[in-house]
Amino acid sequence: EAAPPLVLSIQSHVAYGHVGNAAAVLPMQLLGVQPLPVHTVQFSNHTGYGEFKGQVFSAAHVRDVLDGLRARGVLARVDAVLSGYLGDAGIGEVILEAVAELRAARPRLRYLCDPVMGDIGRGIFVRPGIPEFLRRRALAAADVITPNHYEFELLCGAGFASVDEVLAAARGLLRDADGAGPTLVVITSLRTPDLPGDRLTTLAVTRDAAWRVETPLLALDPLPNGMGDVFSAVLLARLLRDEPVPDALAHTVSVLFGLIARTAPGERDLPLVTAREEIVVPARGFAAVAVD
Ligand code: PXL
Repeated sequence: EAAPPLVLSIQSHVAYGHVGNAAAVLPMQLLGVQPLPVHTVQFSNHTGYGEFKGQVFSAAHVRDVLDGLRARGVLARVDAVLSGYLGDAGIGEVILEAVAELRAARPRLRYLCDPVMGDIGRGIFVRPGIPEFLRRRALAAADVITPNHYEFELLCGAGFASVDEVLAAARGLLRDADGAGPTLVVITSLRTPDLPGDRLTTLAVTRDAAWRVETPLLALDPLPNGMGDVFSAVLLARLLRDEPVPDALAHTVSVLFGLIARTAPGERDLPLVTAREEIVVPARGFAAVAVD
């Protein structure tokens, strides 16, 4: 059997619950992808609980771990890089160095940058410097980005009143003639006034086409954290299996719907282990519809 694709997954780790690598690793493994989790922070639990203990790692620490992977000959075999919660903007620079190095050796390398910054309701929950890093530096280097609606507005420096406006802005971010910018932009949790309030829309935009997937809005309050981290991990795993974008998108949205549907009221983390079968075969499948 062919060796599974290798994903260098550089994001946060929590001991309790499922955000960052603690959300991304199991889905990738279940979908036949081998993650190499490198942690940007180690916290007791996600920051949405208000109280947490632990540390943000230094850029030097992350570089050190990557040096060790290089010395093993593992880095050179990486098929994709996945980044999420950065902890510190300096770690972002280390990630971009690694992406440049790996891309020089493997032109087919894919970099999925999930620009984790915040969410509607909670606002920005990352250190100063990180939004600037993502906008000014990471965006140009990424092949795929997966902002939520709030993060997409931060990236673009503008607010959006309709799906058409979001679509136009996403097309504006796509790879230019110099090769800078993503070839796929996916916006999650889209909430523009022209969309029905009882539905949740996810939008995917490439140079040639766009698709949307709609699900009922599951009105959990609070919402569990880590949804975006599972989303980017599942999407990347399916794309690495050479699945067409609309199919990978439809699967990923269906997984998230299934996990949220199985989240008990009041829970602040996804039931990743209990509901693990939703990751492989979601109980309810939603379709991606072409948008023009
Ligand atoms: O899901 C985003 C995320 C990732 N990592 C950590 C977090 C959060 C959101 O709260 O606290 C550590």
